[in-house]
Amino acid sequence: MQPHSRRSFGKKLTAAALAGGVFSEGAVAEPQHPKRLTFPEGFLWGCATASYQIEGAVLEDGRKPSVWDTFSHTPGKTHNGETGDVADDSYHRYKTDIQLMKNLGVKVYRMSVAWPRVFPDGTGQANEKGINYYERVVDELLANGIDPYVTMYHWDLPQAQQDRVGGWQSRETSKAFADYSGFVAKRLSDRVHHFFTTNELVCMTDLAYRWGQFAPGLKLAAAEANQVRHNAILGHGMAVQAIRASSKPGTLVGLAENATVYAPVFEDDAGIAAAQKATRHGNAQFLTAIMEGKYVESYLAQEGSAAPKVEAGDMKIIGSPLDFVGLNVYTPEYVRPDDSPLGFAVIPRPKSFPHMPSPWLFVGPEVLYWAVRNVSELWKPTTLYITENGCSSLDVLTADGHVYDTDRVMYLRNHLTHLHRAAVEGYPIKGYFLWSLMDNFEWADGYTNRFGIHYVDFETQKRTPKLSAEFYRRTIAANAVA
Ligand code: GBH
Repeated sequence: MQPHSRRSFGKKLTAAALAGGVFSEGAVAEPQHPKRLTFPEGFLWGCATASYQIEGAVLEDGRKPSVWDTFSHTPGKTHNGETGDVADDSYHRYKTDIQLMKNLGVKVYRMSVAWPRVFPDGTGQANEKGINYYERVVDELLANGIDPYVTMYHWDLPQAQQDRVGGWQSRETSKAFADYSGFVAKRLSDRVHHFFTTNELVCMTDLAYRWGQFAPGLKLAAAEANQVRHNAILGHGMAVQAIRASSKPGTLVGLAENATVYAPVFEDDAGIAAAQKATRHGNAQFLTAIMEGKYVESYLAQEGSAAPKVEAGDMKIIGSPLDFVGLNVYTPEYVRPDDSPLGFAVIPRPKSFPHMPSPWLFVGPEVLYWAVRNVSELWKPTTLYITENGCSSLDVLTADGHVYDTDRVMYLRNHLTHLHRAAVEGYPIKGYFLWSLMDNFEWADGYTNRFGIHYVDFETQKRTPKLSAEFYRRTIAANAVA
């Protein structure tokens, strides 16, 4: 019998009483916890967003449609026909959004530039008003002590580019992407020191051109889809070179890639080796090709006559050295060693494996450790960032005006615990960008799956910090898992 626990059980905390302490404003003295999981000094804590998911203002200041405008306005393509027409209206409210970050204490912000604002027709004449918007955002970030990390392509391809040459079906788009990226780097690199080329190659290629779930919603055959993949990594490599050629010295460039992460089901030497083999083969069409400047044999053999057609010089461009690798990390595959030619087997996921409300978002927090370790050991990048990690939750704004997302706090705490392991083991992980700063347009899921640590009322555009925002604020203040 524990009288103590009985007493606290009997006294029911009201949400309001809880909120008083939990959401208190201003500086909170951080208690010293000798056993806390402390990150290396200077570890960079940040948040991430993407242009089409937050900006709205789709017709403003000379912007023309992207493939996502067209797709989301096509009946049946997104949940309830929802679109990014307004989204978080961040185009007009970016100053408010930057204050949200300042209150968290984040040092870095990963944002993307909308290609159709800067080159509304994909190529040709740049739109001054479009690039000016990003100059204003960057200046406001810097004035608030937040370092912008800029993604060139988070899926909003100008519709004109899709119409003219078939988008990523053509190498013309790889070239156009490099020109656009060079232009943005030229204009921003006096203030922005880190650029990412592409976000999530599998989403901008396979999901968009092979499986039809994402804009432009095509269902091409294997050979054509593999050519889309090739054009995308070629576009990445060309953009790396264009950014370097047109930016200030000291500008650093990489990509933000959701490589498939393989975790050994048992952590012994054979299991770890199997995870590395799986990482190399399972990402052959994207990250492996980029890190090695070649397509591994197992990929070419697997694709056979559908393998991509490669022109002289392509692989060298694709393998352009990077200053850092960004990893968007959500969910693991579990592997074990076996006697097959590839040397590993992916273990099928049991039906009961837990997931967040997004049905694909299986919870395996060690994914962060293995993402960092596998990539580090295979390719020895000098710097890694987690460019996205976070989760959806069925958030409810309570009558007292708060969101008690303890499931997201649980998710974050466990993932950061495994990231901490990678950091203290000496892998070159330098920063973490939480997805996402605030609820936003979740692509084909529309506004159903909320990923923010700030709740957004999409009617009023009011932002409310969730419990997870307070968790993150404390984590950042302590530089330790809170
Ligand atoms: C990231 O994608 C994106 O970069 C970001 O824009 C997005 O908001 C965030 O994650 C949260 O989703 O419908 O079963 O085929 C994460 C990787 C790949 C996850 C595509 C969803 C579709 C699953 N995404 N996937 S399914």
